[in-house]
Amino acid sequence: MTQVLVLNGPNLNLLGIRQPEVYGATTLADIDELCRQTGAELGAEVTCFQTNHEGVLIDRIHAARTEYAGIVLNAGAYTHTSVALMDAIKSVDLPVVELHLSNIHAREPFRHKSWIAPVAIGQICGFGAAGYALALRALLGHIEAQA
Ligand code: CA2
Repeated sequence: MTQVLVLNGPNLNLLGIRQPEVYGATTLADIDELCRQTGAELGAEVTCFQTNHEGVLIDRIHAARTEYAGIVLNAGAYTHTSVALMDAIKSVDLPVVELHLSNIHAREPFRHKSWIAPVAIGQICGFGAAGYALALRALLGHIEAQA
């Protein structure tokens, strides 16, 4: 079975708990379940992981090289700041789909810049939690097409 990783970055553990008016009522546990279900429908096993720490995200990306066929990554605010994350993605040579709940291009100018986009196979943003299912479909379609 194809193994894929869904990686969530800083503050996303607060989804559905804090500021629901901005980020919605869906919790990260709900999203993890949606990801596992979507994976099962598509014949893939999905592992979900969240951390608030940039270095831990980098460690998980490095470790993914030998464990997973691809990654769906919501790097949170590190998207807009982290050259280190971009380098980590480049170093593992795995397909990565960049994912955001909100439409980062319709928000503050500092969110328009993504260090992930140049090293991702594509970006999905603005569709809320449903975007994770879209990202998994896109990732698994890409992996199948490359096989
Ligand atoms: O839209 C997204 O998915 C973001 O990655 C979310 C990040 C933001 O910095 C990016 O620009 C876009 C922020 C996640 C914060 O999540 C919270 C959830 C509940 C309460 C507070 C923050």
